[in-house]
Amino acid sequence: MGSPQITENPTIAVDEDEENGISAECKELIHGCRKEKGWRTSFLYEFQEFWCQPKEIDAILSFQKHYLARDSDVILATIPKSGTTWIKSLTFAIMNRNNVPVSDGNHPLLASNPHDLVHFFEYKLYANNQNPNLSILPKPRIFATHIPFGSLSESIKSSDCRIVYVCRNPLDTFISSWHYINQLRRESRPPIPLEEAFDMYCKGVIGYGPFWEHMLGYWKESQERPNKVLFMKYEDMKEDAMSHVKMLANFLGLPFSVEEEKQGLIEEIVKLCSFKKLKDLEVNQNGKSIKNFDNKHLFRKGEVGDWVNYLSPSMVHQLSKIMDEKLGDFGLKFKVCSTVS
Ligand code: PAP
Repeated sequence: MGSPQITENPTIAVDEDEENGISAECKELIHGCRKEKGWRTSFLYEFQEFWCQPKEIDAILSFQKHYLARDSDVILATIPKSGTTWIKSLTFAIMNRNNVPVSDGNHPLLASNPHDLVHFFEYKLYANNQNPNLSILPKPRIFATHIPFGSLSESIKSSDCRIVYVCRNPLDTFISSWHYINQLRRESRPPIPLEEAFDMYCKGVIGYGPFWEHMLGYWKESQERPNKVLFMKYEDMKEDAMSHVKMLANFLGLPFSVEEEKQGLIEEIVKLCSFKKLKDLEVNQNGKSIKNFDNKHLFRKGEVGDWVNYLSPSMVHQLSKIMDEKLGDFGLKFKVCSTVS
């Protein structure tokens, strides 16, 4: 659980000057990229076939050059607002259960936001032109990323390290993203109207999007190499968290013993990492983590199907059609249902 000396990315206020501080290489690169109006920053750039902000591109370039995967590494991958905070907490609790008992009143998850326990390559480790010495971290190391599969460093693809991918119904991911971005924009610019954000989302223009390409990259890999990539869905995890925690532990090579199961350890992990438990913690009510953003915005509703409260029937039709056209042929489907009352 040691941590190399790394500084945080600057706060949102700096976004006014989005290219400030990025490397000459990145500046030159983005000037040759297609750009579109961004959600949080003025522009998103099409870099390696996905949409990204300049500072993220700079960090990804550094990550691609420097990160060397170890066979024992675990990488948690998501497109934003798909369950990153949740999968970070679950994986951390599972992998550290022999160092820190889940029932320990001083468990790190009770005092730290999951993003401060499992770091992103692009927002923390390689942000701000950093090249941290990750070899000092104890094995097994856990990292996180929003980078699409195709742009992961070669050592991730060729080593035996494991990748856990969580995706979420795009109807909910869109609503979650729209709320989150508008919370962050409050300090610097007016909110994006729902309709405008929806058009951008349907065109694929969202950080790390198009969402369909992001999902398919990991989906195809999980089909070809199920021991390399575990593909999970937020909705399935909500429906049956216990069996997903068990599946996750098996995939990570750390299955629960009969004794652990008898003691109710799986249930304890599910409870420790539950939306309600994490949301109510002081650190998540009043603390700040990734990029100095308020943790409280990471815990909004945590439900399946909140889109019914926001999207018109024609929007649901339009996005469902895109999901069907882009993902259906590959067997990747989401139930269009809502459990929100
Ligand atoms: P990130 O990409 O910024 O890290 P991420 O954690 O992927 O965000 O997504 C946040 C969503 O996960 C929020 O969904 P909502 O807007 O629909 O409410 C958040 O509430 C939900 N979430 C956070 N923690 C948990 C958890 N422990 N269990 C279930 N859902 C969670």
